[in-house]
Parts: sequence; C-alpha cells; structure tokens
Amino acid sequence: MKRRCTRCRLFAGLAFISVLICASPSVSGDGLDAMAGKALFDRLWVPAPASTDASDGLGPLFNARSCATCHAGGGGARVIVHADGQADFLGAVVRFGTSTGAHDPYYGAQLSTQAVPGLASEGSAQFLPSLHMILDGPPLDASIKSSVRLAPSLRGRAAFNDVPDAEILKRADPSDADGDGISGRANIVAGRVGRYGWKAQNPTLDDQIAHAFALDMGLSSPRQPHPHGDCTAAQTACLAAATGESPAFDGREVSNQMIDLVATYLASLAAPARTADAPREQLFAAAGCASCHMPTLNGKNGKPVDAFTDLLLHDMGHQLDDAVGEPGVASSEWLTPSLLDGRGMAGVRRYLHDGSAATIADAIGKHGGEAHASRDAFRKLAPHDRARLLEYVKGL
Ligand code: HEC
Ligand code: HEC
Ligand SMILES: [Ca+2]
Ligand SMILES: [Ca+2]
Repeated sequence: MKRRCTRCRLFAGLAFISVLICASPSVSGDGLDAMAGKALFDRLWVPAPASTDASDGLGPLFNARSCATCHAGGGGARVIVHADGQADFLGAVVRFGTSTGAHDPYYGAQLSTQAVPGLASEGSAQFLPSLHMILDGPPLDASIKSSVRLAPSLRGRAAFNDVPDAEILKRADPSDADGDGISGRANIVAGRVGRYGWKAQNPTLDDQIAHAFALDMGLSSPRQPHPHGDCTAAQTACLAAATGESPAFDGREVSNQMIDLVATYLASLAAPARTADAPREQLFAAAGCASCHMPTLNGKNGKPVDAFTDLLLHDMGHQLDDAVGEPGVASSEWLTPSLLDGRGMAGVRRYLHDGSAATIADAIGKHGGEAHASRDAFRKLAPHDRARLLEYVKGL
C-alpha cells in the first residue's frame, strides 16, 4: 500500500495517468509498476520550471522529449518516410569521440539536436544516404570523429541484466586460445561485465536507463547527477539554464524509483515468441553465426533466456571501424547485438550500429575481423540455404 502511494505521488499533476495507475484494482505488483514505467517511458518531458514538478528538467540540450521517440513501442530505430518523400531517422544519434573515448571539448559526447526555448541546439544531422551534419557552433576539435549509433530494440533485453558475469566470461577468449579466429572480450566497467550499449559501456539496465535519461534527454538521476546533461564547460548559456532537480526525486530530476519503474516496464517487453526450427537453427550454427549470436544464455538461477548474443566485444574489421572508441574499447570493437527484434514495427529497419546496412544480407557482408570466416561461410551457402538463413534471422 505504501509503495502504491509513492507511485501515485509520482504522477501527481498528470491527472489522466494518476487516475489510470492509482485506480486500477485489477492490476497489482509488477503489473502496476510496468504500467507506471510505461507512462514514464512514453512521457513527454518539459523544460524547468514547470507546474508539474514530476515531469520537468528536460535539457537544456537534448535529442528527444521521450524514450518512446527513439524506441517506439519498445522497439529500435526506424526510418519513417513522410508523404512528401522526406525521411526521418528516429532513434539515430551522433556520438563524438577520439579512438580512446575522449569527447569534444565544445559539443561533448553527443550531437544534441534540440534545446529548450531561448537556447540554440548544437545543430542537425541527416543520416541517409550517409551522415551529413550542420553544426551550429565551432567546428569539431581536430582529434574528434563522429559515430552514428542506432537505438536497438528493447524486447527481451532486460533479461540480460540477470546473466551472471561468469556466464559471459566463460566464453571470452581474448587471445583466441582455441584458434577458431574468434576471440571475444568482456568490457569490465567498475568491476562488472558491461552488457548494454554498442560498446558494452553499461553493466546494468539501471545504469543504461540513467545514461539514456542524462545523455539523450538532459535529465539527472542519482546515478547520473548532471542536471545539464551533455552541456560542456564551454557551453556557458547551457550551464546557466534552469534545472528541474527536486527533493521529491532524490534531489535529482529523475529518482531511483522512477528508474526502477522504467526497468520493470522494459522487463515486461518479452522477447518475441519463437517456434523451434531445427533445420534453420543448424544452418545458423553451421555458418558460424551462433559462435557470437548465441541463441540462449543462462540467466537468473540458470534459467535459459533468448539472447542471440554472447554479450562480448568482437573486433569486426576495418569496414566497421569508425575511429570512435570508448575507454577500454577499441573503435573496431562492437558488442554482439542481440538479433531479437520483434516484427511488425512501424517504419523501415536499418542494420548495424550506424544503420549503414539496408538488409540483413548487407549487414553480414560487412562482417569482417573476427567474423570474416562466418561471412565467407554465408557467401558459400547454396542460394536456397542463404535465403532460409536470412528468413530465420528476419523472423527473430
Ligand atoms: C535520442 C534517441 C534515444 C532516446 C530518447 C533514448 N534512447 Fe535508448 N538508445 C538510443 C541509442 C542510440 C542507443 C545505443 C546507445 C549506445 O550504444 O551507445 C540506445 C540504447 C538503449 C538501451 C540499451 C540496449 C542494448 O541492448 O544495448 C536501452 C536499455 C535504452 N536505450 C533504453 C532507453 C530508455 C529507458 C530511454 C528513456 C529514458 C531511452 N533509451 C531514450 C537512443 C535513444
Ligand atoms: C565474431 C562474432 C560474429 C559472428 C561470427 C557473426 N556476427 Fe553478426 N554481428 C556481430 C557484431 C559485433 C555485430 C555489430 C557490428 C556493428 O554494428 O558494427 C553484428 C551485427 C549483425 C547484424 C545486425 C544487427 C543489428 O541490430 O543491426 C546481423 C543481422 C548479424 N550480425 C547477423 C549475423 C549472421 C546471420 C551471422 C552468420 C552468418 C553473423 N552475424 C555472424 C558479431 C558477429
Ligand atoms: Ca552535446
Ligand atoms: Ca535537466
């Protein structure tokens, strides 16, 4: 009962949602929390100060007003083509960095394409056919390169939080001791195995959610205590803008409880249902795909979870090396993305971290480095087997 009251307080000021959440006798426990989490995920945040303390603090610089803008329905980045032929790439962002992960001294970690009223954004970006940026400020530092990153689908991803570090580490083979050409390395962040983000930067789901609130929306939380989000010291007008921090939310713009509710919502986005298909699964394994895109991992209490990733970093060769690294992660290294996607999402899907592949076959074609033997095995398949393999991946 006590939890329910705090939950209601969270939504004070958002009449519709508070009625919905606080007066649903038929839903209880995790179900209620997931509903509250979804409301937070879909919520359009507003700049501070606003009459609703519970949803202000957006920005000053940001990329979107809600999680759902980039992850519609809990899915990933999509290209939406409008009637006039203009295309929007929802869920794509531009990261700035050096090969060792230092950020731009002016623009920070990410091109912030929106700003609160009265403040200029950092510029705009067009992603297709290739990245074209217009910066509303000084040029990038000479050491800085740009890396396009797509929002992954969030379906089935929450379960990765409970995969024990040891389960991931037992497959790591950093020096390729077994000689199969695949090494696989864990990114250790603050003593834990990183598993969220294209560079495995975030070890837990809560860290990833707090990071998204901070970097993509300019919202602080106890894990990311920066109310000005991605403003740098050089962006003085940004640093002078109002923040929405409040004692009611752990002294931040987003409280730990709100992060937990969003995590509960993400846990409710189950992996798409899968029917066993032994011949296609064998094809997937025979082409070497399953060496990295491991179909299942042992999750909480050893319970198998659908994965299609090993949660390890792999060197993918020069075609996928965009010269932007993270501390401890080379620019050519990427975390194996889960292939679980969920069909039937609106818009057009693109593939790879930067969306440079229009089809699954294009994405496989760009697999180099540790994945080159698997790419070649795919190319050597008889045409009908190749088609069956592609269908299998598309159906995940
Ligand atoms: C501006 C677009 C954008 C917004 C808004 C956004 N995301 Fe994301 N999300 C991304 C991108 C891009 C990535 C990949 C980031 C990376 O690898 O560095 C990502 C990654 C993630 C991941 C990790 C998925 C994985 O399998 O590694 C989670 C979880 C996530 N976002 C949740 C959220 C939540 C919750 C919110 C709202 C608080 C949110 N995102 C808001 C674009 C966005
Ligand atoms: C050595 C490990 C490895 C092997 C083997 C491998 N992959 Fe990948 N795969 C990756 C990594 C890492 C990425 C992300 C690369 C990037 O985005 O730059 C990726 C990306 C993908 C993507 C795009 C996913 C997305 O969300 O955009 C698809 C589809 C894919 N792989 C399918 C396959 C198939 C099918 C095979 C077998 C023919 C295969 N992969 C073999 C590691 C591997
Ligand atoms: Ca920025
Ligand atoms: Ca803020």
